[in-house]
Amino acid sequence: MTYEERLAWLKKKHQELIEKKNVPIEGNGLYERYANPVLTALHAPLAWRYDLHKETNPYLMERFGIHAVMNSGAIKWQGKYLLVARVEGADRKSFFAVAESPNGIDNFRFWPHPVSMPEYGEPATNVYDMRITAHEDGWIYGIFCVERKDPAHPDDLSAAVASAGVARTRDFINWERLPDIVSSCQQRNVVLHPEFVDGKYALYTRPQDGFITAGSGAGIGWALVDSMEHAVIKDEKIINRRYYHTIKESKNGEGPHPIKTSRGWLHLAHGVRGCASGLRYVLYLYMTALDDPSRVIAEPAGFFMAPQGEEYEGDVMNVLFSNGWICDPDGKVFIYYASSDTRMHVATSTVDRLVDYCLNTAPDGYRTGLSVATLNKLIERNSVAI
Ligand code: M1P
Repeated sequence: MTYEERLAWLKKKHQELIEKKNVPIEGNGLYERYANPVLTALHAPLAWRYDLHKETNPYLMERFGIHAVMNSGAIKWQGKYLLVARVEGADRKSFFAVAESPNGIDNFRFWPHPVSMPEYGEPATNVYDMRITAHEDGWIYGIFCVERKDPAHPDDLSAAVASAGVARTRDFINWERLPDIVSSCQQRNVVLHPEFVDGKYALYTRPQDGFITAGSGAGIGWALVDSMEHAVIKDEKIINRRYYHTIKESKNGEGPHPIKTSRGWLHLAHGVRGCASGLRYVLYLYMTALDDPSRVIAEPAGFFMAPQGEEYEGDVMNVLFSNGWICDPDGKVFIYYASSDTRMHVATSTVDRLVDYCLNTAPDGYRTGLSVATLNKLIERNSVAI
């Protein structure tokens, strides 16, 4: 192939990928999965990956490797479905980039430039997993993990410290960086609640002893802070606990901010357990009270979504992770989730279905005998119905 032929072929393939129509493939009553991922490394613009000048790149080879597109914040903005994706380069560094779609299920196209996120303090080695909140104060906030080398362990090359970085924007191009959230422990999974609570900003947190392990961190926390311009977590209470022999035995974390429904706040979270093949990440739902978003009122047993098929495979196997969903005014919900730290997918549902699932599915009894009792109750009811 000549340079020109290869360039034409690359452009054609890229266009075809972006414009590929997506269709629902699975309906379990609760949600529909879709046939194609909505964003992958190959969705990255050619101008990001190639030097498109024949004189400096005669073989038309990639000059900047994009390895994965995953854990994306989501928001409906000016009528478009936006994902603020975690894009990971071949060099293992992540950055944020906005992609937009007219319908939320296909035709996602990256904006021409990635986000140039201003630094705060010691420049970050890595940033990832932005949660987006259009807050009632009028700003759109992004809270994300900021990873830096742990200065206390200079000889341990994987020793890192995670903090929650904060930035706000009105257009997703210009970001005002605010100070990282001050906390007595590591925090890399912090989410801003969209409304003031008792006149304060409310944060879902995830206290953890170390960079990877939750340690004594007992689950998803809740903290009220006076300001997002200098957010300091003082009092933190655990609202959604980890439990032995559940899908969230090792770790859990709030996904995107909860959706307000007439029956309560609807939450999407991830749960992690250890097994012989490593850590397994699944998604689960729970609800909290409208008058107190920190009070759990329902939590079905087990996972809501777990990896399936190709979702099992990727850079970090056996992982579903979500930090973005969009609720349309008609109650349709677009759940954006990443599989195996590699690609982004969408599943669709409705507020009514997700709330029905939360309020009418049995909670975990924490032992096998109670699971069998729950199952027998259902079988007995069904024997009358049939
Ligand atoms: O590799 C799986 C996930 O691991 C981390 O999530 P958590 O802090 O909950 O363990 C994050 O690095 C996340 O980005 C990643 O998808």
